[in-house]
Amino acid sequence: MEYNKDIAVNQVGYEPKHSKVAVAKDIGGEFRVIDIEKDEIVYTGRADKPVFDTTNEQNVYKYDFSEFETCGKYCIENDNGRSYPFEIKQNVYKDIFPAMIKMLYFQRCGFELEEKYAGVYKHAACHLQKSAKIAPDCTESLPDVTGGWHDAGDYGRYITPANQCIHNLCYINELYPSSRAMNLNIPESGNGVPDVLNEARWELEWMLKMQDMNGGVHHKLCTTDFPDLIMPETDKAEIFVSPVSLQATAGFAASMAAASRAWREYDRAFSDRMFGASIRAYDFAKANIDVIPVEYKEVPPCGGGTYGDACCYDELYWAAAELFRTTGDKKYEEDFKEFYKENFPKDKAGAYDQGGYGSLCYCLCENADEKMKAQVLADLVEAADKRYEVFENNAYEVAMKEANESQESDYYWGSNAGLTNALFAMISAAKLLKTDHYDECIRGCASYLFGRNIISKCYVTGYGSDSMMHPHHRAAESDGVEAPMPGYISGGPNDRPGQRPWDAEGKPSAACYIDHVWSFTSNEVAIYWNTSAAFVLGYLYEIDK
Ligand code: 9MR
Ligand code: 9MR
Ligand code: ZN
Repeated sequence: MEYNKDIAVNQVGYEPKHSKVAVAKDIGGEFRVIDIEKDEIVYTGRADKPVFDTTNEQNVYKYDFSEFETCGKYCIENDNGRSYPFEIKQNVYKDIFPAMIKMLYFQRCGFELEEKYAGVYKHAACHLQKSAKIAPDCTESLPDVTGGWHDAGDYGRYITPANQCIHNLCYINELYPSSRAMNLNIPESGNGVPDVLNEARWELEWMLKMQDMNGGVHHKLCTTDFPDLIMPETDKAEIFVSPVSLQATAGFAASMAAASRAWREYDRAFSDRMFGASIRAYDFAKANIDVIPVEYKEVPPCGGGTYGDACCYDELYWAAAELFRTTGDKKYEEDFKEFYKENFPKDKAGAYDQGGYGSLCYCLCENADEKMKAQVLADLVEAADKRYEVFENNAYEVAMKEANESQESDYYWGSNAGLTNALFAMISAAKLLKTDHYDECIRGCASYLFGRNIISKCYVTGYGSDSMMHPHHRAAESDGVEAPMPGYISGGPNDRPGQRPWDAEGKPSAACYIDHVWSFTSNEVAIYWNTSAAFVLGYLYEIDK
């Protein structure tokens, strides 16, 4: 069957009672919804007015079949052919949301992935080197650095993206109660703790090992060079520890405090351990803000990705909020107010900009100063509304901006995560204001990720008809299994000169993507991109359950 890729659909599916739109590049006029099991036309619609898609500078037609609400398996047909199939069903992300969290299990380091949990993706325990020398002198070592998750397609383990992951998982657990019943089929499943927290613990135990006695937290663990495309257990190069960084330490203080609260009802001793670690990290970061250079720079022989960040006030702001929420102690609220005065975005989410996490947390504090809370909430809502406007003006109904004289495009390295991170303010606003005002935008962005985009690509492995098959992921490439592990989201289109894929010359931003193992600038996968997307899908999972 030849599909007409010019009719872009959400290949995972649509909710029966919500907006259903396909975007067609070629022609307007009549379109038909076909029941593919019966091969019957079940709905006929028309799209006579083209919409100008400013990102890709083309006319498109929106095929709106929202009023068709019957569950089943369909495709869209126009005179040029049929789109990829999709379903209309209740709780359309019921399988993909847990799969995107299970991805973290596949990233586990220092742990054998057994067949009963990993299926064909089983492999031996990797990176068992116990202690690691601290760069640059290499005269001192950390005694035990095993565990955690591989960051991405590489085998580095980095604290700053880990802090984001822990945030995402703790707040998934808190804000989406139905996630607590999910069984991810991981070794800990069924132990009475939600699997989202069970999986988080694999990382948390490792993060705790990255902290010095004085409270400082080492930035990362890496070999000197990126390994070849080999299985993790084959990678035997020496691993080094980077020095302590401010951004890792301050973000650690925040994520540990959040995890300590999440774990409190399940394991008091573990929760206390994380609380202590959080306080020590916080005190260290505050005391050293003028001592340690803010931005982490590469320190050989520790190689890998840098994850440098020019501002650490957002991490401190987030940490102060988490500690205020955890302890109720007003001294953290005073700090929070002081950090608020610094110049950084109060709405952003990600591995670098973490102010949004502090803002949401503060708004959830029961004993917070009402005036301050109103101001912080207003910051989140303002960002949410601005993003919502982008969605309303985008022909593919995705909240991503194109480049113009005053801005660069949103199609940069990791653009899919840029999108899901941008939805953080919206989800926060929706939760805090208890409104469904933003829901259609959140659904629209999910549809973009699952195929309603200019290249009809589903960016998540294992779902949809035309999903990523060749992520830049060392294990996926070298495990001898054709299909990559399921539930991984691609970095996504990247239009930046010098980074965009080699075949991107002359292509519109949203098409600067290639599903090729060597296109690490457009097709790598990463733990914090996955958890960011899971935070978004969890929102839909919760409201559609
Ligand atoms: O393979 C590496 C990938 O996992 C990283 O995310 C990426 C960015 O740091 O770098 C890739 O490694 C390439 C390096 O940046 C440039 N030389 C070729 C490397 C491929 O192994
Ligand atoms: O997402 C990061 C991107 O913004 C940087 O330009 C790039 C090169 O330093 O690194 C990306 O992050 C990678 C990290 O360095 C190593 N692990 C995989 C990350 C995703 O590609
Ligand atoms: Zn490993």
